[in-house]
Amino acid sequence: MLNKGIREEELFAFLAEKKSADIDHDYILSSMCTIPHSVAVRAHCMFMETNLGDPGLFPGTFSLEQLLVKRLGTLYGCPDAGGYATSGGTESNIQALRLARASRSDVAEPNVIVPESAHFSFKKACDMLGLTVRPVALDLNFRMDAEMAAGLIDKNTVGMVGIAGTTEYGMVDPIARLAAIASQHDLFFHVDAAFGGLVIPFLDDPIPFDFSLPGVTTIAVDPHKMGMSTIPCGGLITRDPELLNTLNVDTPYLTVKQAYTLAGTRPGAPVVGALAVLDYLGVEGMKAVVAGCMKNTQRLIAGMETIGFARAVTPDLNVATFACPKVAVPAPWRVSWTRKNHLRTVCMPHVHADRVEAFLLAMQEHNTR
Ligand code: 0PR
Repeated sequence: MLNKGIREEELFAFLAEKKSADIDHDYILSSMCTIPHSVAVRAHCMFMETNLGDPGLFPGTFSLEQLLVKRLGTLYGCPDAGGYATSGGTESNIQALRLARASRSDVAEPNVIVPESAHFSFKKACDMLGLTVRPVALDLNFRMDAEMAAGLIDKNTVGMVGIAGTTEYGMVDPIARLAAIASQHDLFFHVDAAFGGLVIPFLDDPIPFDFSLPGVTTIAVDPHKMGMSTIPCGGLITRDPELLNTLNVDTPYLTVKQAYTLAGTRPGAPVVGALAVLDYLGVEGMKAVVAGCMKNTQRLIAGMETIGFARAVTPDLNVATFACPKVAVPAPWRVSWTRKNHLRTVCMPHVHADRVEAFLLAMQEHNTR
């Protein structure tokens, strides 16, 4: 601590200097987050002090969280779904596996079926919950092999995970087939749509992944990714509106007597921000955003292939990956690299068409000198 506080102007000059060291979004192709929509920022500022961890003090804010769950449940074919706003995909996935574990509390040595493409949050979840992972190999298009998944189910299996929009390649697993397998085995089936949950419904040709498939139990979706909310806002949506109550613990001195959330204190601001974006844009507005991202993805793939860097796969969503050496990417561009060493880019809403052209030009110049 400073013994004596410093002047506000001096303080903010210091903060601004530090902020200027952050990477300019114009050069960020590696992120699944984006610049928040202006209505999310406005709503966020309006609800800055709200705490959903004690909803009885903020009934108005809490009703907006419920409205967000309603909007998402309806989008996913289940208007009466339950759920709540999490801090992001990691918390949603941990909570989903807690629910899966609780659904089979009789099993002494529980395992879960998880594709090799799964986000590392599942490692954290399985570690915390004492679950053994049964990894499922991917097919040639980096989608989970559903028949192999079916073959891995045994009497100790408490749940299965499918990914609707993989982190590394933007692929959607065969969710319809997996849901049918889950139904057959009466198995808890969680769909991680942290990324794809606000892309797939707005595609020209939506891929089935949601509660319209009877076997889907829970869905993770992150407004702080393609939903353009402020950070942090994730969502865990449950087909059964009562399901989350199985995680309830007593909270004797709060305005509510029980809670199922993982976090205690929870910000209302980004949650209202998330709702604000969805209501402001509506389905039509979201379709326009997604169409732009998909168009930019296709242009990026075509442009990279013209330069000589082949796509790793044709993605289902707005993630473009390439066979390309690390030295081929010039500064200050920020891309990422998959576990299979493919160059990975995500055409988020802040990656406008002119930035795709600027990246392609930089790649062209850097690699023809
Ligand atoms: N599930 C999927 C399919 C994800 O892609 C991610 C995160 C998660 C779960 C976990 O979500 P949270 O990070 O919200 O808990 N995917 C990105 C990734 O790990 C997150 C990210 C975003 C990373 C922006 C970097 C970055 O700059 O790549």
